[in-house]
Amino acid sequence: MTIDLLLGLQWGDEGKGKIVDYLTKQYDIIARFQGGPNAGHTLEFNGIKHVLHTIPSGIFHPKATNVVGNGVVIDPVIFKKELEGLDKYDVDYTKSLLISRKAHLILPTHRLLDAASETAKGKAKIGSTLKGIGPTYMDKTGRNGIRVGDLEFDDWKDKYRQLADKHQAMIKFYNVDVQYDLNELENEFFEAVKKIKTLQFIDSEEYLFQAIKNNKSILAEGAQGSLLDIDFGTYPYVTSSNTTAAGACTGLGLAPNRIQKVFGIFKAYTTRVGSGPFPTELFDKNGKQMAKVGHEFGATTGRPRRCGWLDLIALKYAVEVNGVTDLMMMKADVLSGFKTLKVCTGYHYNGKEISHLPYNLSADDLKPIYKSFKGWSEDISKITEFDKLPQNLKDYIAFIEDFVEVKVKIVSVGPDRKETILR
Ligand code: 2SA
Ligand code: MG
Repeated sequence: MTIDLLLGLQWGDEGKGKIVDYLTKQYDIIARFQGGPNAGHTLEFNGIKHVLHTIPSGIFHPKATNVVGNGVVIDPVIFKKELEGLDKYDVDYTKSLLISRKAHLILPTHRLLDAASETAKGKAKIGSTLKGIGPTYMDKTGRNGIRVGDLEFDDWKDKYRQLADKHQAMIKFYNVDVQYDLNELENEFFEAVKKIKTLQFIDSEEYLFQAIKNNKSILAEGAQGSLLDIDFGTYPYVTSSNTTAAGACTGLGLAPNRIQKVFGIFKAYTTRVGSGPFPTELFDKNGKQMAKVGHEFGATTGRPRRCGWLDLIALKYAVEVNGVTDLMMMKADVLSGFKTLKVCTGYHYNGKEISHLPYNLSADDLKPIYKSFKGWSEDISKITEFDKLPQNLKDYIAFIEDFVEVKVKIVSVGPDRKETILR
């Protein structure tokens, strides 16, 4: 029996999709435990590039079973499109994709509420993906939500009507200009629900208990990143779920003592999409180079990502919160060609030097303290052995390992499955 966990250590887009896809052959089950279609997990193989939003990243592996756990929120409309996107591949999702009855549904009015709330916030907006994530989790914790399992009962449309009517009143309350044709949105929603109902709904925690008994191996796949966690992230500029290791327990029904390895994925630099503090953000040519070479655009919304140096204080925090056992460094190739690289090893704050993430990461007087490294100029994307990497990159990695006290097991040197160095 193996139960491992894979999650992002920064603000999302670390490259989780690529690593899950790379590791899938070692696991029988890949399970998503939180988030929803705000995620964009990009996979590249055999010259194909595919972005997944709600569906676990094991879907292209013929032997893997993919579970959408109770902690996930599902938008039937987006889910249907995602399924249709798979039709051109040889993927039988009616067999290999299972959905938790306890997963909550994103209604069209949740999306509208997300937009109304963001518009009302003006400059203070979260920069959400506008997929209705926040309002759906609010209804979940407020005990008003509609779950996948409700679709198996005849009265679910009554519950739907009640909730959608309430949402419309709330949208009015925001008093902002949000244009919509609810009839049209609802027709699309009910059509999509029909498609979702052709999939297998399961009691996913029960399914996983049995799988564990039968010695199956499970990889729990996180979405977004640790600094977007509702509790431990840069609140309020976060998403509405627990993106950290604890989220895998609540989002799948996995007991903490069952979890073995915790794979922490991080980029060799840092990116963030949406609003909120980002102490090492760069506004100079270095930041532009990262954005350009790294193709830093949101996989779901296409928004440009903000870029900056690697923040080791933030990384260490994420390593602690998650209990990371193995680090995986992504996009090392993007740093090729920089003369000098920097990593943040502390902050100047309140007239002092500190070495932890302060409560107010947005404080004006918070300034990163950097350590500089010599860069490397060679193209590393064809390198397949760790020892053959440029010495300056190996020094950079060794410093990170020392600082956060966890070893880097994988170095990714390009987007393709093959461009992955296992140590
Ligand atoms: P939301 O929509 O309520 O979860 O947004 C709240 C904050 O969480 C951020 N967030 C993300 N950050 C990075 N990547 C995400 N997924 C997509 C991707 C994003 C995209 O993989 O590229 O395409 O723009 C993701 N999802 C949520 C979001 O920016 C807000 O700061
Ligand atoms: Mg992404």
